[in-house]
Amino acid sequence: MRLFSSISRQNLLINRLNPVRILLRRDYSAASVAHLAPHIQEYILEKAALCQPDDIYVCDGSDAEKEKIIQTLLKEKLIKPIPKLENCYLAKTDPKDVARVESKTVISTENERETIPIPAEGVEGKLGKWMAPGDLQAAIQERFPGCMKGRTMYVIPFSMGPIGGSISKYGIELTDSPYVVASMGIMTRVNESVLEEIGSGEFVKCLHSVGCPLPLQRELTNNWPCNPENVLVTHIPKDREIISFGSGYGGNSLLGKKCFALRIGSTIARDEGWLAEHMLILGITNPQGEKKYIAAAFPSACGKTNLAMMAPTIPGWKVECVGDDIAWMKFDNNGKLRAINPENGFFGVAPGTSEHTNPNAMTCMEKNTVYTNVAETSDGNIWWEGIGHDPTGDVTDWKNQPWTKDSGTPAAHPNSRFCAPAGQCPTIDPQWESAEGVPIEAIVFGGRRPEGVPLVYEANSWEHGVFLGAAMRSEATAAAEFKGKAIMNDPFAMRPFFGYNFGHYLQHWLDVNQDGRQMPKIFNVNWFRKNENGFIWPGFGENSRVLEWIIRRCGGEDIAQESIIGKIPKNGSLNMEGCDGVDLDACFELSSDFWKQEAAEVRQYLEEQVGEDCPAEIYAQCDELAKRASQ
Ligand code: GTP
Ligand code: SPV
Ligand code: MN
Repeated sequence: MRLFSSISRQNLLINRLNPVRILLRRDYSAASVAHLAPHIQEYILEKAALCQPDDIYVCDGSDAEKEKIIQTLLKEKLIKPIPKLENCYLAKTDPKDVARVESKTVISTENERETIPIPAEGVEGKLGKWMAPGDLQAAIQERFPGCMKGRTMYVIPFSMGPIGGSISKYGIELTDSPYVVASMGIMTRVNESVLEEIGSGEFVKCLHSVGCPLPLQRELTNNWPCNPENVLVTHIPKDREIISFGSGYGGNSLLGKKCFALRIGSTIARDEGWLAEHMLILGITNPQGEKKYIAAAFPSACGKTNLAMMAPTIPGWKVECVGDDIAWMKFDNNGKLRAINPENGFFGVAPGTSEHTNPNAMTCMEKNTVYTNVAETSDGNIWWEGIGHDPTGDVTDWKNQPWTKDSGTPAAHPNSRFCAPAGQCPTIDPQWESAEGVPIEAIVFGGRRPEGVPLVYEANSWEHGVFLGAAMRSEATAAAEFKGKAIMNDPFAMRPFFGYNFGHYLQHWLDVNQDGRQMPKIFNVNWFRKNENGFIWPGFGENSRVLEWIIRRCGGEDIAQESIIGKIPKNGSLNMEGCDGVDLDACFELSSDFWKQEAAEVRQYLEEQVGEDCPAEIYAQCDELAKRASQ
């Protein structure tokens, strides 16, 4: 441990940063950071010297503090109460700050190759953005000096995973956004005890600023401070550090989520031999009372929350939710893969969520929830497209405009979200906070594939399963800045979230397959196949039929048959009792032409994007698929 003397530290700061001396002196006592471990103090003071907030406030995570933050947000008109819902609030953002900004999200390492594969000549790399350390320092210096002037810097000590758990990790987020404090208080375990748990040990350093010092230099829209022209979300894996500027929204600002749990998380997982993945975790119990857990990776806004909380339609089966977005998975000493949900809440897509599609989510968000960018009704409630009923009064849309069905624009932003405590989910799994994690039997990949991809199939081997993850593609969604419905490659649903070179990530996935380990079976699902009338599979609760088949396969039942793409259900093996009118043939139709083309496109993608960093085994799997489809 590095020894720290407050006097020499202050002298250092005074010498380097003369103009903020007074401020720092005042903060030093006012913020009571003096009781913190030296390396924590050092981190906070260094960033305070840079950002020059008016004061520093160390969060303790208490209910009283939560109330205080809500009062601050109400006073600043950043949120308003939703009268019909207990302790629920609505925030509306600047329309320029509504989703993750992938084009402004970078990872900084000495060596570019560590972060991204080098694309083929003339091809734009799509597997992450790298920034040279020198450029990063310059970008920080352009943005951060004085960026918190007139504001409070909140110090948020948080745990990803249960405090004290063997798979859990700690972080400290410094932010000038009380909205972020309120949201992090739901999404992570914020507690002053985390500071003691960190002791003299490691924590992930997270710095966030909305980039709007006071007095304001630009007019705010909806009172939502942000700096859209200068957004930058950066990661420095070697220092386990995240620095984010200019956006207050979602994954750009709730730094425990994608920045820590996935980008920094995946680099830690690589170094320590485990997996940090964009996956839901659910438990499923059959009518005999036998329970198994599965993890599933779907790209953003492709159905993780829905599946995680699903209400099964098949009698006697029960599904319980461990997590809806992120899984940290480690093999235990018995060779079993165990997963935790490092989060403490759900940041779920609102539109499309209804009593029909996700009744458990609807109950979960009845109280203690922060809604962002949904519409409001004149009778004191909220509303969005696909909520399952007409609005119960006049509607004001997410941009604060009067709205009717003829307005021609959505009332709620397509990426509007609810932020609700996980413990409120009626189907939360009794083991969801288990420190050692739940045992994983199957891993499922999926995406929005309107054509060609069947409802479910099983990988022939672990290597084939890793290939299925590598070959994932999906229609673009509103969760990031993309427009339109193009089919995009989104390997492992991690394309925006890889913390290091995707080729090396693939090798890591191949390497975790070791003697003595019980490797989960791997499956691919597609709820989104369409014909001219729309989706051909009813989805939602009916997806339990597919889960049943998966679980029975994990139990070794002889209900699968070979096909060109892997193992598909034997005729009649998918339980369709009580579900009439589904054209199952269409759900499972396999076209060799489609799959020949798919194999060729995936091969081209891997060659152009990953090149020689892609393990030979993955190319071999792609060739095998092409060969099977050509026979
Ligand atoms: P992120 O939080 O962005 O990572 O997204 P997610 O993967 O959790 O997505 P979510 O469960 O919120 O799903 C978003 C959209 O998918 C909603 O519009 C849902 O209605 C739709 N959806 C989910 N499951 C199904 C399904 O089985 N069938 C169909 N047709 N749509 C579905
Ligand atoms: C996603 O985009 O996958 C999300 C939302 O879960 S955000 O937290 O903004 O990343
Ligand atoms: Mn997500």
